[in-house]
Amino acid sequence: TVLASLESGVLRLTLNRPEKLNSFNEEMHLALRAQLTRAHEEDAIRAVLLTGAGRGFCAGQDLGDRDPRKGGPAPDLGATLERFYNPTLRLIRTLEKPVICAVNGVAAGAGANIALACDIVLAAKSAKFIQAFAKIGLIPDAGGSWSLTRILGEPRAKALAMTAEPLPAERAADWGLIWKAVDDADLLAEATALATSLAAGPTLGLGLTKRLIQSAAGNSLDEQLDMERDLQRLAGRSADYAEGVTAFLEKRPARFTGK
Ligand code: LHQ
Repeated sequence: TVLASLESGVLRLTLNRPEKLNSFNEEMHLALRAQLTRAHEEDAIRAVLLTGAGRGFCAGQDLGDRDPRKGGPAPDLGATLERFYNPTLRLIRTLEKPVICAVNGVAAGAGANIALACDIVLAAKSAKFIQAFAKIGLIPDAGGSWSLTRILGEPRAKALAMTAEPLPAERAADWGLIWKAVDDADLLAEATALATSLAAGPTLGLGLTKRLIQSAAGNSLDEQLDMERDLQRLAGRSADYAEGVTAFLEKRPARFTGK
């Protein structure tokens, strides 16, 4: 349910249930989690690229998994979030390596919000982001209430979440919700080139940059200045910093190792 390949330091993960628009069942959750855990553990992985197989990126939870017409007690969706979605969200946000998302088609419900948790999001121009929850009586989850509000502010976050109106990729880019909307035919090549170039970059520093920027909204300026001081101290001791300055002085491209 998740295709994985490692090339030039980039772990490419492809959600692969195309006949269900890559909606999440338990198996796909566990497969994605195993790959993200591997990305945390393996030094050879220096960036992650997440995308979807077929015409969609991910339609959120597989709604066929629980059919209310069959009766039985109401499900505990909080437990589903705690067991399946929240660990994945945390793995993406705490991975101190760039996570690129190539949104190849519709991203709905938790599928949209997993994309928005990634560090750099590219989307095909034909892709749409849909906070589909309101259509079935649910609330935005998988971090969506947090990311939408922080990125867009309350007015747009509330309207997207309450109307479930599809947000086309180009407007998402105009609003600053994602990095770029690109022609459909170019998406995978462009996202792969970006991920490959980041994976060949000073990934220790990039990981610290991710931690720093993710902390900013919850910190005061003083706290953030202290954190910049501490993390710059670490970055300044890295082999990549020495190599970067040496390469600059020698007027040649740097050869970073992520150390
Ligand atoms: C699907 C799905 C799907 C199953 C398309 N499930 N089959 C967390 C905690 C626990 C539980 C609840 O949820 C959550 C978080 C959530 O993510 S809640 C939100 C769940 N997602 C949705 O409500 C989106 C449902 N899907 C749609 O609204 C549409 O499929 C979209 C707008 C995504 C795409 O529309 P179309 O391009 O017109 O495609 P389609 O609807 O024809 O879908 C293609 C096939 O994929 C179709 O199957 P079929 O056998 O008829 O060809 C769909 O049934 C299936 N599919 N989404 N979530």
